[in-house]
Amino acid sequence: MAYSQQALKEQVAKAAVEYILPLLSPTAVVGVGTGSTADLFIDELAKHKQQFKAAVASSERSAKRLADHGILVLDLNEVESMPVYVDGADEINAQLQMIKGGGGALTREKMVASVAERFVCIVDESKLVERLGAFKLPIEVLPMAINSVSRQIEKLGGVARQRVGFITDNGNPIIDVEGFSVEDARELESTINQIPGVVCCGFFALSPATIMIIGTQEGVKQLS
Ligand code: ABF
Repeated sequence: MAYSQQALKEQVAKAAVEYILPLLSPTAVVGVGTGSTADLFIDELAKHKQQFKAAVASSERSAKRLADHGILVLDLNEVESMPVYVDGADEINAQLQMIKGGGGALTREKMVASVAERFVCIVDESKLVERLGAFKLPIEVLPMAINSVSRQIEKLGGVARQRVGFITDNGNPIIDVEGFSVEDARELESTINQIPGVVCCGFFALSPATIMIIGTQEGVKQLS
């Protein structure tokens, strides 16, 4: 029997909670990502909300879902360290480098992940790729730099389009870039980060996940 994508997401959400339980304590704060798989993780995590202190969310969407479960949501500024950050991805490769931001939360995701000791990426098998780049790379930019960043991106071989009608939780637009042939995601992430007006790009290559929990038709696997 083939598992649906939804079933695979539910399986990895449960597996992620099992994986992090030993890391929890009455003082532990859990970093929580954004997206449909992260939503399922939140719902599963809530069953264990007595076993940790609070969460830090990577989006207003996740913050609301956590609060609706009665989980204390802290601002990132109130936290100096977290044992774990759990989040989905749009693409992930064997080096655990990712493209994230399809849901538009990439900047807060990268900030919250940077404060956690471990990044647990939860994906269904459709997200595992040989080479990053089939998914359009989201880049959060300051409003006045949409065109200047887009021109720089085109010099790098990408084609940039503003995500119509979308503003991030930080109040900025996003441009989605296709056409990159990603030889070295770390180098491209670093180059894009330095373009004036870029707030954050969706490559998580300079800081990849620590472990991937992936749902497959052959069962849930852990890759690190
Ligand atoms: C989040 O997970 C976002 O970066 C990304 O867009 C989203 C995609 O995952 P899902 O398929 O679970 O919604 O981290």
